[in-house]
Amino acid sequence: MPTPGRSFRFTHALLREPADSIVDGLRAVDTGAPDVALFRAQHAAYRDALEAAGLATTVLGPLQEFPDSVFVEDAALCLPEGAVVMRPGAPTRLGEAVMIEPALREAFDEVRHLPSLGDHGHGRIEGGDVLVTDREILVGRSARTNGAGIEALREVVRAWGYTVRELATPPEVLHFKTDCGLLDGETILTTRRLAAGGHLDGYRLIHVAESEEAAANAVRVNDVVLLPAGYPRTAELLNQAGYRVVALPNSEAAKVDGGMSCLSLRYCRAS
Ligand code: CIR
Repeated sequence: MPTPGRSFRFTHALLREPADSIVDGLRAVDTGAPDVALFRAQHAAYRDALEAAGLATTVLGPLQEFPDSVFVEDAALCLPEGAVVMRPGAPTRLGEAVMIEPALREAFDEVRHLPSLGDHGHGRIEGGDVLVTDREILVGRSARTNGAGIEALREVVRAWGYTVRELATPPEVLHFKTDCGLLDGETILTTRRLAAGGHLDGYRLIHVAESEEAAANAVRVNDVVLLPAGYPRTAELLNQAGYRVVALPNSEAAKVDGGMSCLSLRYCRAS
C-alpha cells in the first residue's frame, strides 16, 4: 500500500540557476525575451518558498549552452525509489538529461535510464508531461513526449510498483502539467480543456478560474500550494477549498513557457 502523501511530501529539491542564454529559451509565442536579472530574482524567491515549505535545496550552476536548463523538471523524474533520467523531445534540450545525471547520482542510490524498446527505438519524454499522484503516474502524450517514451518509462517504473497511464495533452498545450497540478493525493487543479477528455475522472477536480489557465501549473509542496502570482480568482478558489496558497512572481519564466513545477525537481530522502 503506497504511503499517502508520497506524491507531494518532500524533503529536498534540486534547481538550476538560470543562464544568461535564457533569453534564447524556447517559446510558443514570442512576447519578448526574459529579463535575466529579474528571472534570477524570481528564481531566488521560488527557492526561498521551497525552503519555507521545509525543503533543503541544491542549486546547480547555470548552463550557458542549454538555454532552457533552468527548467530542471523536464530532464528527470524523481520518485521515492529512485530517479529516472528523461529523454527530452526538444532537440535543444536532450543534452540537459546528461548534464543533470551527476546531481541525481549524488541524491539517489538508484538512477535509471530509459530503455530502448524493440522497434520503437529511443522514445522521447519530458518531465513536464508526467504527473505523479499517490496512486499512479499519469503521462500526457505531447509534441515532446511520444508513445515510445511513455512505454520506456512504464518499463522502468514497473519494478517499483507504479502503474503508468497514458493520456493526451491538448495539441495547443506545451506539457501535460502546463494545464494541471496535483493539490493532494486525490485532487488535481486543472484547466477545462485538459479535463474535457474525461481522463482525470476518478480524481477530485478543481478547475482554474475562467481566463486564468496559466494558474494550472501549480505545485503542492508539503503544506502549501505554489501558484504563479496574478491569478487571484484561482487563488481564492484554492483558499476556499482549504489549501494554503503561496503566490510567486513568474513573469519571466512565463515568457519562455515555464511555470511553478518546471523550476525544480522535488524528492524525498532520509537525510
Ligand atoms: C520549453 O519550451 O521546453 C521551455 N521553454 C519551457 C519548459 C517548461 N517546462 C515545464 O513546464 N515542465
